[in-house]
Amino acid sequence: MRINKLLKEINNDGYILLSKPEDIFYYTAFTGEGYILISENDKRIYTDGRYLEQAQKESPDFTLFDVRNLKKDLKEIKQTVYFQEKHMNFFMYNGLLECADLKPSKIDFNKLRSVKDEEEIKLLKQSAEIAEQAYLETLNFISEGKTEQEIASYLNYQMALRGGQKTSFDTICVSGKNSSLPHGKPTDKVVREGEFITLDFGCIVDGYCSDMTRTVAAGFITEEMEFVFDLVLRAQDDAERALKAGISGAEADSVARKIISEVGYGQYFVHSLGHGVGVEVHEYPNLTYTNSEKLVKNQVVTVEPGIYLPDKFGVRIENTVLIEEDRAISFQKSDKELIIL
Ligand SMILES: [Mn+2]
Repeated sequence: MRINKLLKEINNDGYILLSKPEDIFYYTAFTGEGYILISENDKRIYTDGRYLEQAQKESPDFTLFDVRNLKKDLKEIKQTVYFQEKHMNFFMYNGLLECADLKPSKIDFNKLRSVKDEEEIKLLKQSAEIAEQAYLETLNFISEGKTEQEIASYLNYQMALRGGQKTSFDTICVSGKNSSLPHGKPTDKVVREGEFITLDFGCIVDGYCSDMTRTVAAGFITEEMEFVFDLVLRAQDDAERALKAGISGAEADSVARKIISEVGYGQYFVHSLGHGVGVEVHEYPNLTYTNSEKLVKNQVVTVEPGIYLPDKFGVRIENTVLIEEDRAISFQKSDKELIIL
């Protein structure tokens, strides 16, 4: 059981207080608001009336408590309470400090979630497939004269129709000059011929996120656009092919970065190659030059190089892949080649 692994991190000595929603979901399946207080023989959910019935259904192995009694109950616990130091605000911390022997847990929660089990992989595939089908449908909708907002809304609607319970993050749809903003917001700018349109999107299915990016063009492209697109595609393809258990985040990043830097575009690849995906859309491990830790089987990561030429255009292509012993398998099956609409 996941909780037993977690309690091992404190040698089963004391309590762990979970306050981060994604970790609460991961360890208890509870999707409402509240706190989790657990020790070897005591498993509690602190929540309020809005979530009581839901908590009973989602987390039958836990005992439910009124969140208003959290401080009072902590006073009665005579053991150390390890809290999530990266997810406790100052106000809450001060309030709890007087009630308990409070210590930062020092547990790397993100790392504990990074290797996925079969059920998680199934859900990650499902959410990737829903987002991808929605994207393919959206390709029929994109045309000259549509605004970025219209295209983003259409894509969101198509994901929802297919079972996406919400988006993994605010859908990015940027076109023309706006596409040089890696995380630009969709605006009321209309798409014109000769422009790139970058779509970066994903949805959540039963708690699990998807994340993919495609860059398409309207009407025609210039030679420079074609050159940059082909460069990003080659970097993405080669990096995806290089991924497998045993290579480090830094090595993965350098495969793509080398290809882009060799022809002088290194300075325009302004972010890392990728990140883990799970109950959070950005989680451990990062594929970046500072991460020398090796990838392991059943981690799920994105591969998303990009080139952004300020005031001109940008290109990003992203798949999310499952790390296996000797390869990586992409959850996305659709073409990465340039599509001109
Ligand atoms: Mn991403």
